Amino acid sequence: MKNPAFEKETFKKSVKENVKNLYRKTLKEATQQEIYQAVSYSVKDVIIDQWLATQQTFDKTDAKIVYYMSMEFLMGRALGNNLINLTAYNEVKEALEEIGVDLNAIEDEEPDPALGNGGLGRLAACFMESLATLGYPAYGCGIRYRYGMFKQKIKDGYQLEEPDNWLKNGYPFELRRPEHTFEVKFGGYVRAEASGNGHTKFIQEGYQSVRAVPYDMPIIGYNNNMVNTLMIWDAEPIQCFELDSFDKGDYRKAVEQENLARNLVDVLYPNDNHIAGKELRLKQQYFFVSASIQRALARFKKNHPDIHMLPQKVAIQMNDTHPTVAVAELMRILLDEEGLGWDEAWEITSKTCAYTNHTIMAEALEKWPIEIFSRLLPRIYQIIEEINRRFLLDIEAKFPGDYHKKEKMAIIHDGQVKMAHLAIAAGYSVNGVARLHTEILKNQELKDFYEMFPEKFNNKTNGITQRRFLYHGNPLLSAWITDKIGDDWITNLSHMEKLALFADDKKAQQEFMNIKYQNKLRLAKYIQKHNGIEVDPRSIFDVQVKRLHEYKRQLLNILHIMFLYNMLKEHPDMDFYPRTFIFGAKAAAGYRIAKLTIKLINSVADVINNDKTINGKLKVVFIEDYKVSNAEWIFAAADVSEQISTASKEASGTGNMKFMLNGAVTIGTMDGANVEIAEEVGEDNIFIFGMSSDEVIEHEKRRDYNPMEIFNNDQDIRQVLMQIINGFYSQNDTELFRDLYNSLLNTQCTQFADTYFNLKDFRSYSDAQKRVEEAYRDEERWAKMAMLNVAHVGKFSSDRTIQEYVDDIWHLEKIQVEPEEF
Ligand code: GPU
Repeated sequence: MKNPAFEKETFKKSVKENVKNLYRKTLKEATQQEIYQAVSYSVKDVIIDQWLATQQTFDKTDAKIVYYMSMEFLMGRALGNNLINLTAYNEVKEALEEIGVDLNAIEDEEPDPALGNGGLGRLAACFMESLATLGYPAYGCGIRYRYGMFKQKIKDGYQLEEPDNWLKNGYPFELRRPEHTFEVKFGGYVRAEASGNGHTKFIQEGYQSVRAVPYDMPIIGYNNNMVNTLMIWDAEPIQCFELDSFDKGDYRKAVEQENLARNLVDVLYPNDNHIAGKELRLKQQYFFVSASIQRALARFKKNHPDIHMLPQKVAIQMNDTHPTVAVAELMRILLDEEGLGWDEAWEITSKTCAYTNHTIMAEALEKWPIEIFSRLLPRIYQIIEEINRRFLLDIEAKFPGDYHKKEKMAIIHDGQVKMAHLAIAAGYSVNGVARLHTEILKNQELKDFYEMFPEKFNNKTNGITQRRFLYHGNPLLSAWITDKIGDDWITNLSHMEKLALFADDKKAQQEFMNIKYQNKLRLAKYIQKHNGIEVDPRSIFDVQVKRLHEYKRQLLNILHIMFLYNMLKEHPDMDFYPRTFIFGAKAAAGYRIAKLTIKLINSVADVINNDKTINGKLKVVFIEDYKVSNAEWIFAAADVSEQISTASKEASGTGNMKFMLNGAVTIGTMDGANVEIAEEVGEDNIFIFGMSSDEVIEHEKRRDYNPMEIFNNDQDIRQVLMQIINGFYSQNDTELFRDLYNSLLNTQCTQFADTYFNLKDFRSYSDAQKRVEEAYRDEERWAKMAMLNVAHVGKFSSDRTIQEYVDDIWHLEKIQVEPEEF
């Protein structure tokens, strides 16, 4: 049934009215931005009714709700996807055309809400969308950063960071909900007070506090009237007169509180897979966790008198360790505000909270100095001390006399609070994000914990939403697929299997490759416009887009490009299929080596792209400001998907799945979800190279890897490395890239040389790239491979992932929302 609000005449009228009311302008006078706002408000009108209906259905059915706690939600633009999920995209596009408005141009006016860094935040966004589409009651809980992920500018080949003021024009899809304001307290001290019944009451005094005010954003399910909520919290100052009675009249403190509120949610920390350990970050964590739990409990208590029922009605999922203070905050409320005893409170908490691990990399494991922790969160710290004390007794009971175990597993040790240990001890579920990653957790990183709690460990291989990354991002391919196999794939991606029937069909192959070509043209125009580089859409588009990190090995990619260039120069007549290497990546603002890698990529691009002697056979492009909105175009245009992390380091990867969904073929290591992609597509339809994770881990244990041996014995590698430090790519500045060279070879560096085995995997990578070229030359073979990648992508829908979370961890029931007008 179509929503009458999207009937063309009605919708056009609504847009015109909005332009008038918001800006006192006619449509002709309005700017594109103003029209975008007006269109969005028209869409929001429709959403509001479904949103209300969904909330009423929650209450009526008394369904269990999952609260997905995450420091990051990398949502990307909402307008287009909202229209798609409301099944009104085409109608609205046509209606707008009739009044001279181009929907695509309007969509382009929306800032990307970039409240996340990379994979972890984008996963949270896909999960929210799948939860709504599958009909499961859910809240996302996060922070309304005033500045999201920085905008990246490239100047002289260097990355510059510019603030992302995404709220500058107002964001039409958010709703301020001041009636759900809560207080969050920091600092001060804890006073113990004997209460009548023999319990001790603990009271926090002398604290500073802020008001947490939520903004709700609608999360629209596909074609099912369901609208879930993302609550993101803003911080506002508590009025002076609301100062804790203890501090009444303390002016300095009032000012401090105001500053606290002002700074708290200012900016997203731009680190991916790395912790900076800053006090403000811990404040942010406790701030949104405390506010979210207070709101969740308020909702629960509205219709449940018995707090012991909490685990039947609420699940709290912690997206990595960032929200792990949740377990202590829930304990605090149950103990200090609900008046429960420790064992009861623990029973409830440990049946409500669950934890997802997204990395094994040491520098990403959160550990907070007890000095900061106890000063900022005195009561929470006290509770964690008690959790730790009891946990150590449990370890002693399970492994009597094993002193070493206690040291390794303690939650508080060596002056630090280890958040992963807390999450595992207090949660009822610990999951990894791809099969290989979960096995590494169980057998290596978290072995001791797995031995103690085998029943808690489980795997949930990541997934992505096809509604954004195919339906919205690649309209040509979507329409073609629907034409071939029907549109069931939109909500059931395993239906893609039917495409396999067409894999050998010449006509289908041609149509498929023609669509790829159109998408390459679209990206080529984008690159021409934004980078001023001309690329040949008939060349192989070989793409690596993701955060810049040493373990993801953009360096291996660019070293190999340097090697190809050397070969081309030496043998100008060699058989070489034209290739365009495309990069997109943000580096954390303080990550020196990562930023230098960006500079190297751009310097190599400069030299190669301007060398007339190679006839444009090789091009290198660094796309500025890689983000969700341009990602959709990039995936659609890719032939080759670079997934080349050092095996064991990439927990899952999700970009790999988005490429596959759009018919790009993977060149990759047996790492993360690549392993499962290889399993699904079969070895003929993927290019695997490099060491296995077992081999990597073995070398790390034995510390027997010496890249200098490779350097000395492989003349091609030696030549490439010399070019880093002989000024070849740096206008004779021999020192510019010295640190990159050192990171690969110099054992005097703080780390071991070539920590991520770039040189070790180089030959096998370049061999795999030869196989890619060979396969691409055979047009039919390539078309078949690419199509089979799409055909076998079914497993990697976030709908499948979410269903597994529901079945194994959350135990939610689907609800059905009936359309209603209010
Ligand atoms: N991931 Br921890 C991030 O994007 N940021 C982080 O801080 C941490 C993990 C990623 C993993 O690197 C990636 O392999 C995974 O696919 C993604 O989380 C989602 O699970």
